[in-house]
Amino acid sequence: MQTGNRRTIVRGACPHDCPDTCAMLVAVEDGRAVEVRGDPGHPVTRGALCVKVEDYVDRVYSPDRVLHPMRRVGAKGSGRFERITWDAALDEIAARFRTIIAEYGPQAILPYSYLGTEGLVNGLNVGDPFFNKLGATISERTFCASGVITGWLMTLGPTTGADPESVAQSKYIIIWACNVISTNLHLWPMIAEAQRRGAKVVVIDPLRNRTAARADWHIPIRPGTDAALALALIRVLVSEQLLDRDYVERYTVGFTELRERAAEYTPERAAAITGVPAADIVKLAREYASSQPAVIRLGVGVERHAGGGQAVRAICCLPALVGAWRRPGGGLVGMPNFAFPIKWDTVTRPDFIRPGTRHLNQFRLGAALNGELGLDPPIRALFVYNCNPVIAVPDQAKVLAGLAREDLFTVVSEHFMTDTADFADLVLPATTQLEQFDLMWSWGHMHISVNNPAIAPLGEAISNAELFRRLAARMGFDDPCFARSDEQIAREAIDWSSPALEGVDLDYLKRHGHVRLKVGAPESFAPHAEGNFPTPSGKVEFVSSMAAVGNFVIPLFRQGSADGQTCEPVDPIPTFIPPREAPDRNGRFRLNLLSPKSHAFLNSSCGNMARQRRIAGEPAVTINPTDAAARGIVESQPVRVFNDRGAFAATARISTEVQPGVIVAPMGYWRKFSSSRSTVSASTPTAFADLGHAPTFFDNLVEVEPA
Ligand SMILES: Nc1nc2c(c(=O)[nH]1)N[C@H]1C(S)=C(S)[C@@H](COP(=O)(O)OP(=O)(O)OC[C@H]3O[C@@H](n4cnc5c(=O)[nH]c(N)nc54)[C@H](O)[C@@H]3O)O[C@H]1N2
Ligand SMILES: Nc1nc2c(c(=O)[nH]1)N[C@H]1C(S)=C(S)[C@@H](COP(=O)(O)OP(=O)(O)OC[C@H]3O[C@@H](n4cnc5c(=O)[nH]c(N)nc54)[C@H](O)[C@@H]3O)O[C@H]1N2
Ligand code: SF4
Ligand SMILES: [Mo]
Repeated sequence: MQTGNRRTIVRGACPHDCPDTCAMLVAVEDGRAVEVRGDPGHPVTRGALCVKVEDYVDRVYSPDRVLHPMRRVGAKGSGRFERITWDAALDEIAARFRTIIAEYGPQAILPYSYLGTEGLVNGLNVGDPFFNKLGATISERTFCASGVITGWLMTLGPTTGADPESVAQSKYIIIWACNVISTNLHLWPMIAEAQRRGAKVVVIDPLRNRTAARADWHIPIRPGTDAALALALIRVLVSEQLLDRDYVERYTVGFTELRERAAEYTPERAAAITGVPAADIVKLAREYASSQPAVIRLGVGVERHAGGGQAVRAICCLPALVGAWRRPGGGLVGMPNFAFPIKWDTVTRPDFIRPGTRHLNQFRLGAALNGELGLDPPIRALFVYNCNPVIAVPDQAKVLAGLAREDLFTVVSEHFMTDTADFADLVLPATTQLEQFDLMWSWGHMHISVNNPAIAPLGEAISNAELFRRLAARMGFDDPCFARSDEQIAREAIDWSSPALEGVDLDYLKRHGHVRLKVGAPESFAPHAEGNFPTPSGKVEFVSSMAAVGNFVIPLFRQGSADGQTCEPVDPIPTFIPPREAPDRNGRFRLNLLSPKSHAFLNSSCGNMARQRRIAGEPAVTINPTDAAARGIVESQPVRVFNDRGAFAATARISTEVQPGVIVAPMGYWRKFSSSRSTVSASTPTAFADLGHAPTFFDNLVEVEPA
């Protein structure tokens, strides 16, 4: 796009791990990006970016960017490095990998990545073909939504659910464990539009977050008890004959079993478990059933507890019971990603995996590096890209102890010297979104977008795709897959013959930036008006047939064969599993710590940027006045939050936004800026939830004391 002599506008897309995948317009003058704006022509972005990204240009040109390969000169963790050439860096990686492979075998190498960027070219899986070919240990990546996806698949199958853009037509909106205004900002105008048209907005969340403050009804619930609430709602729907009997009969299986299970949860019993008054449970069930189309936006907060997966299952049963799926704007919003015709196997190349290659879940990093898992061979090399495990992974103290090992060879590809990069032997400079090409899918809407590079790479930064091209060449891998250009990767990653992309090809996307998948208009999008659920039975499975295989992790998060999948038995009927770390009046740790997303950071990204740090403020812990008084804590007092796993420093924020027994400290702050040299992840557990090896970050008991 050309506007005026010096100014060019380049069509891009936000790279972050955020449902909104905003379309960006990047203004470039004389080869320098001067501004990013949201594309007003994108029906979801509508011209606005968020507080994390509207100054992305400052991130790109930050004086703190890593712009050259660097080798460690100080002690591990000291952050002291010297500049080296790319050739020296690649030679060193290849030589160290070869030595480790000769001595221990390739499984002593652990690749470690997540969604620093979400693109199909440079994202989560870009290194998989390389590491699969190498024979490295396979990372099981269940950081996020693995429990939600598994519960959803077991109940509804791989369906997109309701179209987020049809939410404006909803009459009743339940936001269940999602802080939309911070984490899915561009859904809010659609919810607000429905609200203006008379829809009621209900938020079910232990925290009166920014979103709850704008809702019509906030229902504070005890953490980890959502399954009990959902089952009690089902009981009321049955006992008060609020069901859409016809829908249940035609399009569901297992109603009798579900009804029997739900019968155990009287509103009174559920009230005792959840803290939600019985009368409110009855009222919620009545309103939900009688205000169609009703929609539920399910966030990740539910999954992060011992019984999170079954809670997701129970919630996924609700729309069918009241026939919410019959109309556009009804059902569940949560998985638009299933609409994208992505050929994941071309991205990850599971065919390169040698039979019997082991898997290691990423939450086990600390234990693995400290020799606690009895791994043979042990982990001798760690290769990190698109990820900041020191901040994102539980059991931080153990992760740090492992990273400090002198005999561990650690490579980190990054934009900035993160808390993880400080521990690297080699740091490699990565390009930002303005310097690279990518193709973006979304987990928050059904528009596919392209990111055209706006400027040349700064310094010696290279994209992740280029990094793995260079590494493959160094290791002598001659499969044509390793020589693919970025555009070739993008072309092969998508099934362009899919009806969802009729008339669209990569060149069209490069010119137009984005396009809505051809799935029908939001005004008429009701994929389950007449059932058609992509489950084995073709119906909503109240009794899940997939439960027969036991607990499993989907291939996107766990590539390769089913070897070593734990596959513990799973109850086929939704059930309530109590929190693992339930508060006990006499226990040593009596407060349930939630560590949700920060408004101004994107996970830990932006946690080093001056503007976002100013907006976020110092690390704080929100505590109810009763709990504060019982501990002699006053407003703004420095406190120590701790349990047996670890401790971190914060400032007390005393507020009734949280109920007694619950405290909140958002994640994303950097360790190096903290007085305790630790963050919330020092306290979180590594234990899995019941389904999909999801995390239990929020099933976490701590204590707080004045510092
Ligand atoms: N600003 C911002 N936006 C982001 C991100 C970010 O870091 N910052 N990260 C992105 C990513 S990776 C993700 S996964 C999404 C996540 O976005 P969300 O799904 O919104 O996830 P969270 O903010 O972690 O938690 C949402 C809510 O769950 C609540 N919660 C915790 N436990 C429970 C419970 O047991 N029951 C109920 N009902 N509620 C509970 C918390 O109090 C919180 O308000 O956000 C994305 N968007
Ligand atoms: N306590 C607690 N822990 C959590 C969560 C929580 O709610 N509470 N949330 C969990 C969730 S939902 C998620 S998704 C994870 C997120 O965990 P991570 O995916 O590790 O997220 P970030 O902290 O943003 O780290 C991504 C890093 O990738 C880098 N990066 C960005 N783009 C590129 C690129 O193109 N190339 C390279 N090489 N690097 C790049 C960024 O600079 C950043 O440092 O954290 C999980 N951990
Ligand atoms: S982080 Fe999310 S809301 Fe912000 S610009 Fe990127 S996609 Fe949009
Ligand atoms: Mo996430």
